[in-house]
Amino acid sequence: MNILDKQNQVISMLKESKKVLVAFSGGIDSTLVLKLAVDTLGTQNVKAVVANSVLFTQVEFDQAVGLGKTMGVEVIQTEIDYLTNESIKYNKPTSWYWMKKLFYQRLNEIAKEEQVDAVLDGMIMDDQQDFRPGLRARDEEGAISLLQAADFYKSDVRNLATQLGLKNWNKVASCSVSSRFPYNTELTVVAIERLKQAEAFLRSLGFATVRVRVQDLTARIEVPLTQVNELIQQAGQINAQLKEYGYQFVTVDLQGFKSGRMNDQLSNEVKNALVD
Ligand code: NMN
Repeated sequence: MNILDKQNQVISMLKESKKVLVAFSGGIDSTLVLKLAVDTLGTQNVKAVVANSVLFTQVEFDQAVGLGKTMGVEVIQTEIDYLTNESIKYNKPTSWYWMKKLFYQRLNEIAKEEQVDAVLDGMIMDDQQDFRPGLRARDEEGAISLLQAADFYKSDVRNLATQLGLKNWNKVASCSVSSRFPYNTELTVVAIERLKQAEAFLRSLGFATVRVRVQDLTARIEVPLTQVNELIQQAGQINAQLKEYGYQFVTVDLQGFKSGRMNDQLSNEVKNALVD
């Protein structure tokens, strides 16, 4: 299927609904879903929901709200207190399932209040290739991933987004900051805030893709291998600043950034289990 066929497939699926809610993060995938929904159904029939929580950064939230508004739709802002869920608070391997469960449940509550026909999200084919327990929660809660249904891969999303003139989406893929902590350790607000400060500082130095993986008070910095030298050149400044935030040891991961690194400690059996 070429990109035009894929686009047409999404449009014909959209036409089955009159009014939709889009789970909107400000990233390229959900921005494309929002754009196609607006172009097909009109701004008055599309609402974007942006969720805020301690597990994501305020900057991302604000960017998503701003971008949603510039696309002409009503943006519904909602706060989710993920840490009240024990699996999430103790960073169990099932926490990804529970985060998405709470997220889609909240979307369904809003969908009911707003009397929409469908809840749409921005999942794409690439999301199926990773450890993504959240997909099961999506299916249970009945949210629809139009891009996945129409066989969109990241390259398709980028092509179509360019063709449609989408520019302002948040270019760096992000996810819950719980991915920085080892499984089966408690996520405290203090540790989360320290981590966010450290990553924000590193981003301010130009490391757009960065993870500070945390082990107690040791920070292990992951940047793409091509940027490791650049990072080390600024070792003194980075070491001092991260210690200021409260880390005792500041280290560089010589393997470079690898998404999903914390999953290396999980067996397939644990990955496939839904209860801890
Ligand atoms: O790029 P990092 O920080 O390593 O995080 C990516 C990892 O986070 C993924 O490999 C996955 O294990 C996890 N994740 C899970 C979901 C989900 O199941 N809904 C979503 C986003 C990230």
